[in-house]
Amino acid sequence: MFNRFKEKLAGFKEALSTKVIEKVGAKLENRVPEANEPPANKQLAQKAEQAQHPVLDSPKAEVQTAKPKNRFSFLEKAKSLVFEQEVILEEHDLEEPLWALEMALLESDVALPVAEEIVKEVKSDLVGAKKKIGADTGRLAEDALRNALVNLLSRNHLDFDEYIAKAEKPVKILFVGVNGTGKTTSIAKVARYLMDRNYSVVLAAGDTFRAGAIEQLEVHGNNLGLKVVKHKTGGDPAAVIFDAIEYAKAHNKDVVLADTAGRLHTNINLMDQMRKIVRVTKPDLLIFVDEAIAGNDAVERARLFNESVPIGGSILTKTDADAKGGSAISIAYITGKPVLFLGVGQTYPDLVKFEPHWLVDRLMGEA
Ligand SMILES: Nc1nc2c(ncn2[C@@H]2O[C@H](COP(=O)(O)OP(=O)(O)O)[C@@H](O)[C@H]2O)c(=O)[nH]1
Ligand SMILES: [Mg+2]
Repeated sequence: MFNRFKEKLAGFKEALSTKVIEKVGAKLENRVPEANEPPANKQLAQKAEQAQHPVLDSPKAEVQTAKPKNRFSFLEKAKSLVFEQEVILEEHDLEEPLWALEMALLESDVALPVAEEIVKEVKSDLVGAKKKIGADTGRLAEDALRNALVNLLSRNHLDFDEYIAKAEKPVKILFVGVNGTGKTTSIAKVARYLMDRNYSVVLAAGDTFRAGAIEQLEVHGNNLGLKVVKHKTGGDPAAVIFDAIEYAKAHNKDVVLADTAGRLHTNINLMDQMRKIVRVTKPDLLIFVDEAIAGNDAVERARLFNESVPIGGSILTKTDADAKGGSAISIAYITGKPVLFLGVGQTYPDLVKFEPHWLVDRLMGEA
């Protein structure tokens, strides 16, 4: 998952590693020797020798190389000595690595303002602080980026389970988004998710626009054993959803999941209709659904939907397809609302509750 994101990050890690190795190497070379220490450059060479031949750990071991022969061999030696060293990175050291990071983020579908924010955080984490270098210089880059991403994704985190548990019943949830992104499928998945947690669910066939949409939701209703409240195709979606809410109240159901027709953010009439649905049915939670593979298009749609109606959270579908991963980060940032779930396939259990660490682990290639 997200292999392309990992590939793109390699440039950032490499650029930072090279800088760190250069800096530590320079530090070792220029350090003022303490009493009883061989001169710093000799020490560097000696340590490098020892690293290569650890058995020859004799104080009499002859130090041959006073000065590294060339930059390459110097770097190679410094590389073996950076472990357990400390380094303070300055702003100019980070220009190249941060440029590589920004490019990697942009190429992974992270929107520009979000990429800039991440770069800013990574920079403030790295600049000026004394950093201890472990066995792997790439870790420094990873840790800084991991912290920045987790912070960004945790800002508006909402625990869906907690939210449902505390909300007044029936909880009314409306799903909106453009066509074909997975709204109806996600409704069925969320229904199953809630049923697994012992909530009773009613489905509202609010997509009265597209031929076959009501039947599609009914198939899911039948599979899951759920009541589907419907009107005829061409009917008023607000009225169907309103009826479903009345049904839920009369039958003590916990949650109403309401489908709506896909609409383009550019279609004024359909966006007006969506506002009307929201006005009439007063949902507790409006979920914007889009697909991770749509990249920056999905981010732009999220922004425009959110300007039109108050989005409470998002579901990003098709992350199992060749998604770059950046759109999840961007949508959370742009809407200022959490990503609630990720769709990871076409069957009911293919829904992962969004957890910042879960995504970041996968983006960084550690899971
Ligand atoms: N691979 C994959 N396909 C999905 C996912 N979610 C939905 N789909 C597929 O996307 C297509 C459109 O889904 P649908 O729910 O009808 O979209 P809607 O028009 O927004 O209601 C269907 O073929 C779904 O099976 C997902 O997470 N992964
Ligand atoms: Mg649909």
